[in-house]
Amino acid sequence: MRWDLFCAVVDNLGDIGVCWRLARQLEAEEGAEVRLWVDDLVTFRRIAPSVDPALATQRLGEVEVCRWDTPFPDVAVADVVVETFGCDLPASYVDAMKARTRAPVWINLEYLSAESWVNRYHGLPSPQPPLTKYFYFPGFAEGTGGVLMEEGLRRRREAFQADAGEQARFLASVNVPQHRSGELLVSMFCYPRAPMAALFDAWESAAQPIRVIAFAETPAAQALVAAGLAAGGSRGRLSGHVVPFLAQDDYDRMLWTCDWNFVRGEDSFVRAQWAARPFTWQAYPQEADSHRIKVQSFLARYLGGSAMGSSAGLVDLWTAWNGLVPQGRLGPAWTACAATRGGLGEIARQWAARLETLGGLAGNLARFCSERV
Ligand code: TRH
Repeated sequence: MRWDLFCAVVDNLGDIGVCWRLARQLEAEEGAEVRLWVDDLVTFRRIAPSVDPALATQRLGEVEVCRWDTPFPDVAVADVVVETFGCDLPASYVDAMKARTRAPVWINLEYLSAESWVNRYHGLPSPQPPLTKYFYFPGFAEGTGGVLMEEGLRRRREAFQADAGEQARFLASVNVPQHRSGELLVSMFCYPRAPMAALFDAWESAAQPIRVIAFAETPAAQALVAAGLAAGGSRGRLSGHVVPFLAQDDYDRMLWTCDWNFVRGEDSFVRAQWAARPFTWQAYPQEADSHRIKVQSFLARYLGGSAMGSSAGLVDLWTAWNGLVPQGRLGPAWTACAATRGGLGEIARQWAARLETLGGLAGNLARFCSERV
């Protein structure tokens, strides 16, 4: 089947991060012929260094990447059309969809949420006569589209996490000295309003040495630079490194290597879950803290059933990191979490195993579409 994926980069990297993964998985695992339309190739190149923003059309692996220009070129409509995150398709393309002899399957891929209402809306049709658009919701529960999970992900991750040599080679490849025993390696990818300075202060007198890794041209990197911790500098128990912004697959390896990951938005959020290590999520900040429900909904699913005392510490850490409770709670919350890191590691492993039972979003979506072609 021929697929057209449309990605309008709003801000940040998540939109293209999700679309690039989906395109690759549909092509590699579902036998789809994928054309990915992107309106901002410069941002795309940050996560896929081989992208050439000057080219209107190029092949990345087996995926055809096309620059979404205006006016939109006159192209043949695909069998399946995926409008991601409500990006509104080009009007001329929608006209062509309506004129197509065989109606294409029209999908609107929604943002990921753990909220309970998702199940009710997942897969619902929206009449766009003579066509029908379907709302497709990623999610963490039965009755949703699941999340992106490529074939062999757990096997590759487990092999990498079992091989200290490979991890050391990976760290060396980004100029980070080898993981020191008794030291906690932490990756940090967050939004500017995350209370980084308060957490750095707490880590300065932590129970064990902590080394933070941040990624060039991101808020956490700026915070490390400001704290004089960007190139291995240290303050008390805390030291830091700023590494280059990594290609998506290398970012995965960093998540697999670290003992704790601070992530944000949508795609890094999901990848941290697949890393099966303790993590802290900063939701995309919204007006009036309306991201509170997103954080609480996910924590309720993630911690649901876990008797561990440290759940309280984790809830405090996440809500303080998301600016939902006073940042003064960060230090004590971290201390509580660090003390029960083993248990939180078990929660992370159990969660990744549960998430796997939903099946990968790319395969689930391909099945959904093949039933409607
Ligand atoms: O960049 P984000 O904040 O994107 C967000 C989300 O999409 C959110 O849903 C949306 O509302 C908001 O934008 C507008 O975070 P996210 O989703 O984690 O995407 C980051 C991408 O960058 C992800 O694919 C991982 C990738 N990445 C790398 O490839 N290399 C790196 O070094 C790092 C740090 C990230």
